[in-house]
Amino acid sequence: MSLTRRLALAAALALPTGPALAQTTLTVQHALPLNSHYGAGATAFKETLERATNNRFRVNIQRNDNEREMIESVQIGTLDCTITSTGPVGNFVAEVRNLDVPFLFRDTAHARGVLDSQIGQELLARFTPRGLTGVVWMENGFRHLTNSRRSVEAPADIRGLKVRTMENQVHMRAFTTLGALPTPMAFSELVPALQQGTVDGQENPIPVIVANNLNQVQRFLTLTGHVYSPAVMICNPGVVGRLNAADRAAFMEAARAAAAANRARVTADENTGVEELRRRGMTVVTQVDSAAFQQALAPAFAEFERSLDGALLRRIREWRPGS
Ligand code: EAX
Repeated sequence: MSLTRRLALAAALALPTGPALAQTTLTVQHALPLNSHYGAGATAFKETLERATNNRFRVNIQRNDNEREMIESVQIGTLDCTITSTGPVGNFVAEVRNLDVPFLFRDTAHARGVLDSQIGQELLARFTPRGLTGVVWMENGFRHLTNSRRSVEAPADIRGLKVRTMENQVHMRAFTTLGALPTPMAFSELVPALQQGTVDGQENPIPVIVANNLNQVQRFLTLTGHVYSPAVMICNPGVVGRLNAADRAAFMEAARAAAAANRARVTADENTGVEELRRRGMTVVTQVDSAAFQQALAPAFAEFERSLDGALLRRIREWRPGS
């Protein structure tokens, strides 16, 4: 149909004339229930982007509890975006492994500050050469140990425990150093492995333990806080590359809203989750000698200084607000 006839028709129907009609649906996958800190982030992303673009962009949220597979799908372009922990990310973007070093971050404010700083931006830029777009840092939380065998109160209590870890070499090295037997597996395999006794324990943030009812397959919780678990929104470069300036601004506004909603939910879950897990029958050890765990990990720390980026680790440790 000619432009003139289209203009006449559009005027008659009061419809916009350009390609603005086109609606784009983006699929965002993550590993947790919708009622979770990832679900809160994904929902904020959806609501903000749809509102900011008058529904020219729609967001479809799906659950897929295999984070490595989601990242691969984003890389090959069969999935638009994923919200994932950094668990398997180091296998795609090696520099991110530096964030997975145990006891690297003093507390949540330190972690969020570093990820929102120049350091965080530099690390997001390392996704691009790997055919991925690192959009925004989000949060999983500080990880704690659970198991079904015994109450863990000191590093020696971990010896001999079969512990599921994420597909993460840094975490596996740390647990081996503590004398545990780490078994890497995707989140999708965790509950059956705990039920069948393939592994005795696992480690995750309180929000994940609560959202997935891991109290049903684990008896003991120790608040080790042994490592901060960042999360990140990763998208296919084509998805972001196709956006015009206005849509890219809306997209980034939505990504920031996702990170804010996600972090707020982690804080809320961490404030109520331990009591909730106690109420559900778990035996909880809250007083943990963190220095003893750090001392026991000294050989691993020495190796990380050599095998990872020692200068970056120092920069992260020395980071202060305003620095
Ligand atoms: O990102 O695999 C894990 O233990 C992660 O913490 C979980 O998938 C959420």
